[in-house]
Amino acid sequence: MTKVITYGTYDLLHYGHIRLLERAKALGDYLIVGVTADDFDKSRGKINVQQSLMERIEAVKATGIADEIIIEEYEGQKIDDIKKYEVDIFAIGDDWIGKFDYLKAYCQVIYLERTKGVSSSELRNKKRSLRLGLVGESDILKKVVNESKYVNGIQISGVYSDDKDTVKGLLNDIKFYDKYDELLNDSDAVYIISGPKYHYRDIKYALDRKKHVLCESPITLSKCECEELFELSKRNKCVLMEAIKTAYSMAYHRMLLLVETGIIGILKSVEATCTSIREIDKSDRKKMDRSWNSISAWGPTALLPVFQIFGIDYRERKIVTWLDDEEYCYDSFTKIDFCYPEAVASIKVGQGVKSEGDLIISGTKGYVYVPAPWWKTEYFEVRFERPENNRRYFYQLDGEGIRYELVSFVRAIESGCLITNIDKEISSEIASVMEDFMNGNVIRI
Ligand code: C2G
Repeated sequence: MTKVITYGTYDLLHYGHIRLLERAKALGDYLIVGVTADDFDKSRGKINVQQSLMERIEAVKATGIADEIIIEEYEGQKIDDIKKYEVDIFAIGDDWIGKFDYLKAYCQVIYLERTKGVSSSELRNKKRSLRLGLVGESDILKKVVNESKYVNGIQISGVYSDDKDTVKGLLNDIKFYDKYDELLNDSDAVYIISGPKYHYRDIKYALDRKKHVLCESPITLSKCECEELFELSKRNKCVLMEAIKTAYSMAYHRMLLLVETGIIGILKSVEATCTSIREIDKSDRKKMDRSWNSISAWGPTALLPVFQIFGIDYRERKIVTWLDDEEYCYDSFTKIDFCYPEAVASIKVGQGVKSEGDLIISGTKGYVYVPAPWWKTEYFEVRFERPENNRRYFYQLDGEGIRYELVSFVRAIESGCLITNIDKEISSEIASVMEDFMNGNVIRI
């Protein structure tokens, strides 16, 4: 009996897949089909897969062509499978030509001609088409434009900013709109990164016109404004999502799940530090008006693990800050301490002070250490009293998490499901910290 094996994601199973499976089967008597697991696809950069593993397996099963279906979970598994199932022929589409020649040491390798004119990416693009407008003038816009290329179905419609000169220099190949209204007319959704002070205005304007919004955190500088905008988004059936890319990083997400299992015992402390030295020209008052002070630039990211781990019902909060431009509330360094009924937390943020940007979560049995820069981490350790019990975890992160954030945003819009990786209550609490800071409820150093 000649055994043939082939592998694929088989997302939105189409004619090209079926033809490949038929030809692979015709090469022998028994066909094994390896369907890729979600995590394996993510690790090889396939982030747009729309169907779950079970749906994809069911679709392959329904063709009736496969004699056996297995799941492909790790790099190098093909060698294991070929040996284990005593495979004679490995077959795959010729888009992979040369890539699997290393398997010739184990079996025959055959590249079959790929069917032209059909692909999962195209089908996904057809299914979804989202015109995304950009608002603001930060250099992060450039990253968003680049990262959007990895997300099927997103087209950048253009950019609007109060600071035309800065943004034109930054994004010279993107259409600039002189009026926000006109950009909104040509967009289904907007990504906002205007000065934090203008978020409320810019979000409200977009939501009023029934456009979905992804806004760089903080959503607003006041709790009630934040809640009002979430209400408005609900009324207008729009997605309002806070952009903190860390929340969409696999390592961070898995780390949160792991601490919830009790692996380090009862959680007692979270310490998060985020700093980056930035030259700010304080004499340019117009720029200062739109500037991101340290608490708004870094605060939401540093607050995220505190609120996601301990919640928002703390007893006390103390903000200590080095404020070096009073008019625009510009802090070069800020430290916030939280006292919970049974735990403590503290964050340090700064654009004028440098420190080790790590994250430490302490429990009664051990602690989690996420090395700097923890907010775009791929790696963390769980450490115990006895070092031989320590465990290390690695999860690949591409594009600092922005592409995953965009995929989540598009999925939320498509599914009409307003659940994102950051709860509304946490967004409001972040806004409340910002509000206290702006109102001067701080200790100054
Ligand atoms: N295919 C094809 N014609 C198309 C599209 C796909 O012949 N128009 C083939 C591919 O070449 C592949 C199979 O169908 O052999 C499955 O394609 P995908 O679902 O896109 O999976 P892929 O990313 O190619 O996964 O490690 C290798 C992978 O598991 C193969």
